[in-house]
Amino acid sequence: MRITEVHVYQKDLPVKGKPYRTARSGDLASLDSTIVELVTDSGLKGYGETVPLGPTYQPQHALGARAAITQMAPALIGQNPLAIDNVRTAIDSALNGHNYAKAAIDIALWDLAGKHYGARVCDLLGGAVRESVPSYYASGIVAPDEAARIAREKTAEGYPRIQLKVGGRPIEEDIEAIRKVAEVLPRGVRFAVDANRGWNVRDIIFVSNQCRDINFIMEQPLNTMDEVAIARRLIHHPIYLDEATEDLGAVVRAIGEGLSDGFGLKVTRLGGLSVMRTVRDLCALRALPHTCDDAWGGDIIAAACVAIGATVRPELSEGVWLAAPYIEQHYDETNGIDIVNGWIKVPQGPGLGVVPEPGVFGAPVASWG
Ligand code: 0XW
Ligand code: MG
Repeated sequence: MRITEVHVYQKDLPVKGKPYRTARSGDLASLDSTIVELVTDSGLKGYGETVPLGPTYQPQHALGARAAITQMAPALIGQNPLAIDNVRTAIDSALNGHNYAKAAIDIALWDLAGKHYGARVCDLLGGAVRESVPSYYASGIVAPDEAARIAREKTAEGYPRIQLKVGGRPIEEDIEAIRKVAEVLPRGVRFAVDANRGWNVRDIIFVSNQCRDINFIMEQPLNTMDEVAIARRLIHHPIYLDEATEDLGAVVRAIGEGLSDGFGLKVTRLGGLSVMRTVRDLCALRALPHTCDDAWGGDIIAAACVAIGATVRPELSEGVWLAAPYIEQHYDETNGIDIVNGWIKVPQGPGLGVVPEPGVFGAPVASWG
């Protein structure tokens, strides 16, 4: 089988309800999705997607994703899509870095492999260990009482984990929000406080002392791993790394140096499902819990996160976050990925298990082959 065509699409994903906000992204009313379609000489089509959380959240942006794919696309024509690592070598020879763009190609390759072999991507990645995966709900940065209302509502719906966004405001307000959310969480619901790098060492020592009686993990509280290495000896709460794990090497450093008690992982930041599988196995080696998420995305990204999330041992799974609650429209109206009572059914179809409706992305913004 050979790749004969590459098509790139752009799709705006307006945020349902109020803008989504994190400490480093600002308020986002719409996200800009890049979709990759790989067509083969056997007539199969594989899809991948990448959706940076705006241009400031991480060193990624939508225009950069499409420019990066433009740089790599000619190297894809003629490749055997089943030889996923060889294709990765070919695109690495065409462009250095840009994991978040290469991830869209990697996801499309796994989708093609599943369709070719008649297997689900989760089963190609080692096998689903269960047919439903837990999700978790992330509040944006909202007032303490609103955060508590959301936590009460979402745990009542069945979400087994709540992530409270903090940072970018007086630390006292963050502490008030942590306390008010903790007061309403039912026993057994896991609690993550995610500053998205918005705190400093003084802040997390203060928060950890003031909230010593509350069980939660601090997710990416500080900007760098070096700051985490200093602070983690001075606080009482576990730390999960997220944004600082820019690539596989950073994950290896974090695990090797004992800098993290778990991870918030994003498929596209790491470079796709191939790398996520390796990270999953490294985490299992050290019994480090982690999520299988992405920054944002429609059904294609959602299916990719669920595919790898389904293969994570339950005792290490911190859930699969999806942007689906914030997105009006599915790409695949029949098999689009939804969260029901806080859990997500693993798709049954071959490949990613979702097939975009014809024309749902409009005309390609670029094509090769
Ligand atoms: C909650 N997420 C997985 C989605 C948003 O992109 C932020 C991210 C996180 O945990 O940082
Ligand atoms: Mg996070």
